[in-house]
Amino acid sequence: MSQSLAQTIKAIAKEIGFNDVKFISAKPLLESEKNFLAWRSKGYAAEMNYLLKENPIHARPEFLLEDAKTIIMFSANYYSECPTRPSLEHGRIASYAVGLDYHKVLRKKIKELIAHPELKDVFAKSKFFTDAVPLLEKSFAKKAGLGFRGRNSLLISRENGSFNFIAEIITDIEIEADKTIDTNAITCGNCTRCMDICPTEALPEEYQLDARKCISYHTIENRGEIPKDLSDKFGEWFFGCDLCQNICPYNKKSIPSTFDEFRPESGFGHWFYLPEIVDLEFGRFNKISKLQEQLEKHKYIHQESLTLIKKLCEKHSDISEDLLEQIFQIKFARTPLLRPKRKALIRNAKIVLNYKIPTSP
Ligand code: B12
Ligand code: SF4
Ligand code: SF4
Repeated sequence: MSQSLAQTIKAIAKEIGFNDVKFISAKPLLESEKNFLAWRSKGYAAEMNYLLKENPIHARPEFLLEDAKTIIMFSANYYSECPTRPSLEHGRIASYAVGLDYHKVLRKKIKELIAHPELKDVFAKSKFFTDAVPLLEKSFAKKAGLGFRGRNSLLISRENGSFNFIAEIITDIEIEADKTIDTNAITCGNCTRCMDICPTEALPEEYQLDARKCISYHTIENRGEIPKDLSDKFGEWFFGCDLCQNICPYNKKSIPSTFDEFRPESGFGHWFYLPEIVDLEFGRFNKISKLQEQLEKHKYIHQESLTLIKKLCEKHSDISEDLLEQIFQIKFARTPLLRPKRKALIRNAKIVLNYKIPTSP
């Protein structure tokens, strides 16, 4: 396909708000596949079933789209500055989650791109994704030239650091791959700050993360119990963790996101008042009127959610797990905080409330 199609796609993507776009051939990345298999054979994937399937297809886009020829890799900046901790009863939310859920937001943005009049019918046979897909996104993004891989295992852009989401369109159209700078030539140098700061030693080897020890894994993906020797080290992190990014010198260049949806005002922001989630624990209130009274005092709730919750409470005479679950769904709707589910979020809040330590970087 012509170079001008690539330029059109890039121009539209920039208009929509993506900070970078690159094209890469959809050929399998066999070296990355080898590394991935070696990584998980060490147990580093913890219990993330989607990474543990037999015969993984993560390095082989043709399994996601037959006749895949090109992958268009997008990068979307989500950075916003974190204010100081309002009180010791506030838990910290990782930057990627302070606004709305990026899966939904970025899908919408890519749909917008695909539907653009100048690209009409171009992507008739294409698939687009962000995160929720068995694809080694960081490896494809690196190969495409969106950045280099840091020792914290993340994709880092030389221009604006690592606070960027990755999204992609896999298409059957042939588009010439970008002539990119050699991302192998840009490295972390002698720096090991991310590995040194990680409080749980979840970066035991450079470029590789041991999810069994990672705060992000435990506060988002693990629904069960967290070993106390680990949770003792979580500090203020209630949902996700950014320590190995905040310390990275490349992130000094971070600039605020162009997407309103990723700004703190669109979601719960950087700090969550933890008693508000503990209120949704079963057995905490014995009467529905008491629960309702308490919910009305919540500061971190959108007005329309409160109206819906009030209506819901009026229909119930008793507090049940099912009712609390529905309230949880309404209160956290459209934000990433829904993912771990109510009980795991309450667990996280209790961990942070028990360990009142000063703010980290
Ligand atoms: C599973 C997952 C997690 C897990 C595991 C993370 C991990 N590093 O693997 C957990 C829950 C811990 C997690 C946490 C986070 N995640 Co996450 N996660 C994913 C997901 C769904 C899959 C990643 C994956 O395949 N991991 C498996 C490992 C093997 O893959 P890999 O890291 O690419 O591994 C390579 C290296 O280990 C390397 N390797 C192995 N051995 C060797 C040896 C040498 C010498 C070398 C050079 C390399 C090497 O080869 C492997 C294959 O290429 C991706 C989305 C996707 N589909 O890709 C998002 C994704 C990686 N996450 C993302 C984000 C934002 C986060 C958090 C920042 C959220 C937070 N603040 O809490 C943290 C960051 C923690 C960190 N330091 O990585 C973004 C990262 C964007 C970026 N700029 O890189 C992604 C890409 C989602 C997206 N679409 O934007 N995540
Ligand atoms: S996200 Fe936090 S716990 Fe996980 S590797 Fe980075 S610093 Fe360590
Ligand atoms: S903190 Fe240092 S070692 Fe870690 S990713 Fe950034 S530059 Fe690389």
